[in-house]
Order: sequence, then structure tokens, then C-alpha cells
Amino acid sequence: MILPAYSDEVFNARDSGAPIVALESTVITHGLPFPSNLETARRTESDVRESGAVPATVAIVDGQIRIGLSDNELQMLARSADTAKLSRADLPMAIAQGRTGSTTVAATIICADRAGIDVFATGGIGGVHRGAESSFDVSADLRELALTPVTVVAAGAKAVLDLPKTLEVLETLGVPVIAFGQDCFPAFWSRSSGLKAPLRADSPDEIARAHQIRRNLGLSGGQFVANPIPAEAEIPYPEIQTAVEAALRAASAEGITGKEVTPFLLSRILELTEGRSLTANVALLRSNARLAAEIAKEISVPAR
Ligand code: PSU
Ligand code: MN
Repeated sequence: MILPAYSDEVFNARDSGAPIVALESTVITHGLPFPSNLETARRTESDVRESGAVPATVAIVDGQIRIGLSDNELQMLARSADTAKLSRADLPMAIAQGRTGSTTVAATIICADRAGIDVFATGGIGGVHRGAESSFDVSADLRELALTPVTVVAAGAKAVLDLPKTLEVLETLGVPVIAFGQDCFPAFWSRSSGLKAPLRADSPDEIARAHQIRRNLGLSGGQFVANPIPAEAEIPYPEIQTAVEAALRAASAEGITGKEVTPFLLSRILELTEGRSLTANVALLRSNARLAAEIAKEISVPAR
């Protein structure tokens, strides 16, 4: 039996039934540059704690599923340039081979579920890439949301993706897409994508109740909570589009495919916006960590 290994903090939280928020590690290894990745990983963990829940950053270390990392392990992931990015397809082989890797949204959902954790905070989920009608590039994150009962808080999906197609696939898969506090589906760096979100919730309590009701109904899969970036940090949609289009052209010119696509686009956009996208990225990660903690606290209250 493959059992996850817990940090002391997470072990004690599980023991006492305290609320726990899972955090992913691909954002550390492939999403943000050093040293911002390390600072942000530590900062989001503190945000979860300050909001009254326990953070559990997830990764595979030497073939073991780790739920909650030490500061040394965060540093190891943040500094290493060649850590594997693990999703559903490659997670078991990484464990079999005793390797170390960061977990994407899909893999973090799987590990959180194994650990009995209901809520997970990240930056943005993967989705349907632009040009998917010819490349077929659709992130495994979407299917995982349909299969595994974890509520994922993200700032929408990146404007590098095809957002209307991403929403269509989520609808087909039966994944609830819930905009928090507004009608519009947020677009990561921007509060608004111009698209209406299928669902809206205005309190963590409603989201927690829907999570429990899905479970009571025996429905597979989780929920996608789309939390708009704080207003002071946002980059309006038309503005970020220029950088997005340039990054997409570069990816196509350089023949980038598969797992490399998302990290490549993120680092290009970072260069093109001269760090402004980084500030926005950190702000939305922190905001998502805090909202996830509020939802986790509501879920840990016995059902009324
Ligand atoms: N979006 C971000 N930052 C990230 C990612 C997405 O804002 O680091 C990562 C997440 O781990 C997500 C993964 O699960 O990229 C999606 O990769 P792909 O498109 O290859 O499935
Ligand atoms: Mn892909």
C-alpha cells in the first residue's frame, strides 16, 4: 500500500481534525523563477496558517508522496533546475523509480485525496490550449477535476489558454465552475475574461456546503473555484493579451510541445511584462491560499 508521508504539522492537524489546505509544487519548480518561487511558497504557507488552517505543500521526494514539506525541501525544489513535473500519467512511475518531482494540479488533487484533504489552492489550472483543435493539447487537470473530489481554488485559467473551450470541456465533464464574488469568469492576471462563469458564490460557506452535497450525492469529481485576482494587482485583459500573443508566437516558432508548453509561456510572459506578471502571480496565489483556508474551515465544521 502506498501511504503518503506527512509533516508533523499536517500529521497533527489530521489527528485533531483541523482544516488543511493542500498546495501544489509545480508552481515552485516550473511556474515562478528563483528566488520568488521560494519566497512565495513560504508566504502562501504562512497565509494559510494566518487564516486558521494548516498548509500541506505536496511533492514526490525520493519516491515518496509527501504531504507537507520542510523548509529544506522547499529550498531543494525551488533551486533545482531539472525537477520532473508530474501529472496523473507519470506519478506512479516516479514513485516506482524512487524519483523526486513536483506535482501539477492533477497530481496534487490525487495526493490530496489520498491524504483526506478536501481543499487545494493554486494559481491557475491547466486547460485547453489555443490551437487545441490541431494540437489536441488539453491539460490532464480538467479530467482530474471531474474524477477526484477535491475543491480547487485558482484565479481562473491563464489567458494563454483558450478560455471558452476550457469552459466547454469543464461543462462536458460536469465540473462546477464557481466564480467567487462576481458573475464573470476571471482570467488569472485579470479579474475579468469577458466570459460569464457558469456559477457564482459569495461566501466560503456556500462553497463548503456544495462540496459536502456533492459527496453526499455520490458524485465523482471536485469543484473549481475561480477567485479573481485582487484589484490592485491585476493586469487588465487587453494589456496582457499583447504579451500572451507574443509568447504564443515564440512557442510555435521554437516548436515547443507537450509538458514544456505551459512553463515556456509563463517564463516568456514574465520577461515580456518585465516582472509585472510576477507581482500579479504572487498576489493571486496568496489570495487563493486565504480563500481556500476559509473554505477548509467551513468544511471541517460538522454538517448542519
Ligand atoms: N498555471 C500557473 N502556474 C503553473 C501551472 C499552471 O499559473 O505553474 C502549472 C500547474 O501545476 C498546472 C500545470 O497543473 O502547470 C498544467 O500543465 P499542463 O498544461 O502541462 O497540464
Ligand atoms: Mn499539455
